[in-house]
Amino acid sequence: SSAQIGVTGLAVMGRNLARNFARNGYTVAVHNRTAARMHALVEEFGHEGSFVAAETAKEFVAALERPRRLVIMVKAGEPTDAVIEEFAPLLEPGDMIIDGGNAHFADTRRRERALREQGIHFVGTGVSGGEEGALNGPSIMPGGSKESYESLGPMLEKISAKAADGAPCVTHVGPDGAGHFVKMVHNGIEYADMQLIGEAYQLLRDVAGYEPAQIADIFRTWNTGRLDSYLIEITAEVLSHVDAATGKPFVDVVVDQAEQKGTGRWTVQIALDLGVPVSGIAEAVFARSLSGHAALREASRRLAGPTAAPLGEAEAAAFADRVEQALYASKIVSYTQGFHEVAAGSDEYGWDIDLGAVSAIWRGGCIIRAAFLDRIRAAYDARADLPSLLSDETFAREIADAQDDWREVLIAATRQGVPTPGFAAALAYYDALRAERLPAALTQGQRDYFGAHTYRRTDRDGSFHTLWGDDRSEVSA
Ligand code: NBP
Repeated sequence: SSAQIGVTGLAVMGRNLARNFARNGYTVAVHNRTAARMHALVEEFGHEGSFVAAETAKEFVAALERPRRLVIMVKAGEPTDAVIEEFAPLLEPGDMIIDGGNAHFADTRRRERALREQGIHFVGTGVSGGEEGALNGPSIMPGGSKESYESLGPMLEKISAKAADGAPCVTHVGPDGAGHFVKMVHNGIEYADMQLIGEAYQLLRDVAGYEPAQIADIFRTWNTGRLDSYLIEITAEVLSHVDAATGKPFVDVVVDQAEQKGTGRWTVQIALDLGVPVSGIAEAVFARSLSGHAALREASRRLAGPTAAPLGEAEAAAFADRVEQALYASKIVSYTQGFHEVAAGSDEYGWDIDLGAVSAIWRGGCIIRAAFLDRIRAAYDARADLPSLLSDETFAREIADAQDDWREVLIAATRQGVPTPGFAAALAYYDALRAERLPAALTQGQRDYFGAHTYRRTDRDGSFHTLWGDDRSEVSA
């Protein structure tokens, strides 16, 4: 028993995570249901560090020093339960099972509870950064007990990404499902970011008349400013890529139907349950869904559109600057909504999540890494109970500066018939929060009229009902 950590499940993610631990000087026990994958790893990468090859579950467990630290990196869902069932009986109190897959946080809560009875620490852990991140440093979002983090934290800090200031991109997010919850919202924000970037691209193309290669240059320029981020950087790469077979822009030969694996959808489903308005993330999920309805789109191609002419060349550059403002303002709103959901989940489940720490560990390694996250962290560090990112003075001022352009972009999009559900949802959210009065008062009146659902008054405490079918006098409810 010489291995400080073990990894079972050696597909792309598990294999790279195991190599990352080994490259950082840890002895790593490796195991996979199909042993061939494990042997292939040791053969190909054994020289990178110290691996212990384990053919069976028993050998794997026996190879680990105590308390055992066992990372599961298998397909989320039933495979995760199957692996837990296989290993849990072989473990002892104090041992740790770290699930690095994309589990639903409710599954993580269930597993944590069951294993806690056995004295085993179950550490549901979000891992972001894809294959490359797993190997060279992911952003890591572990949940589970404080005690488990004392043992695991230093190892995770070693293999994690480092932010520009050198800080490791890992923190103990909170108990049981907190880590997987935060990973879920991370992915929801990722969906929203990608949708907003997609809308910016389409506006630059269809309204301003730029070609993909020119748009790539615009994104490259944006990436040197406040939008500096991994997603903007790779957008420029994808847009400048030319298809070898046809010589056309790559983006023009790819089928325009977006797929998804489910974490964005979960973010919206849970937000609905928690009553958190994540309208931008929801629009991003719906936009992917709409794109995939090929028959519906085909049947709708001849629907009438506007007749407005695109912009002339002279106006294009100014319009591109406006799109940058709209994109930035909408991005602030997406993150505002995402952090609201994290705060609501934290309240609901008693996780006590530090939002500043979450934004700090998203600064490196993960898909939504961005210079911008440093400023979100600063906002939460200045005031941990910030009701919303929009109530931070800096962000509020930036949106104030951007809003005229933001509105102009949406006017142009509407006039030209370019769908911009992300930009529009973000602006509607902003305007709704700003509003002195909302038509919710009318909604309450309607509900009271047809269903005697009662309403509250602006001038007195209590609940009231109007006798609509009678003399319309008001009674206390
Ligand atoms: P996959 O999600 O493709 O899973 C393949 C692994 O699961 C193989 O090791 C396979 O073993 C094992 N497995 C399966 Br399937 N059923 C099993 C069972 N019943 N018992 C034991 N093992 C079983 O691998 P991945 O793409 O490396 O992702 C691993 C996890 O990391 C997933 O939960 C994923 O959502 C998450 N994740 C992925 C990314 C990414 O960018 N790909 C990023 C972040 C998180 P076998 O070799 O014997 O078939």
